[in-house]
Amino acid sequence: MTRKASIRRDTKETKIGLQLDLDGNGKSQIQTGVGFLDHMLTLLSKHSLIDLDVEAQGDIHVDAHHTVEDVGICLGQALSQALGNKEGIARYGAATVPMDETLVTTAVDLSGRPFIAWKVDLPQHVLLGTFPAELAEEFWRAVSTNGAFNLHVVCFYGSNTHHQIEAIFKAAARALRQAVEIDPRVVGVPSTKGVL
Ligand SMILES: [Mn+2]
Repeated sequence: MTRKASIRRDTKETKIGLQLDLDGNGKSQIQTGVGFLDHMLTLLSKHSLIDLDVEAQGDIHVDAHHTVEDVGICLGQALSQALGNKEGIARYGAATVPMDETLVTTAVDLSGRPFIAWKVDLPQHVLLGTFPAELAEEFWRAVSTNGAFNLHVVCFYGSNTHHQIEAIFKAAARALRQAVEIDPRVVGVPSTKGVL
């Protein structure tokens, strides 16, 4: 069974091609036109062990908003597609990741239900290259909504915005890695309902 997905999404705002392999080893090729997003997606792949290729051409002459949100939509759709009927998966994942002065926990339930809880104090109007800090929440909302999973993100403390967002992506990567993992002891779908 291969757990791969390929998404093509073209709108008047963005044109995106995204491929992933849940059973990869963290190889990626990322080109979104938004440098900080490339940095985040590269480490998301590395720490989730999900192979990820993303090529996006967005209206970055406007700003990074559409590109970041739409890559999130495609990533969510791809996760959902690659997971299929979710037989044999661990389903839950959680990780706490430090990055210097910052500490972040994320928890994931691949439940089929979109939900995001975002307990993160990020400063408004801070730019990381061309990436406004507040887009981190938009990105993960798009991923969890389109991937139909619960995602809780808590940043306990941190003063460097780059570190805060990077720790969020790394913690989410580690949590996703656990949740998508095939557990050989799981028979069928890990739900008493029988469906996820
Ligand atoms: Mn960094």
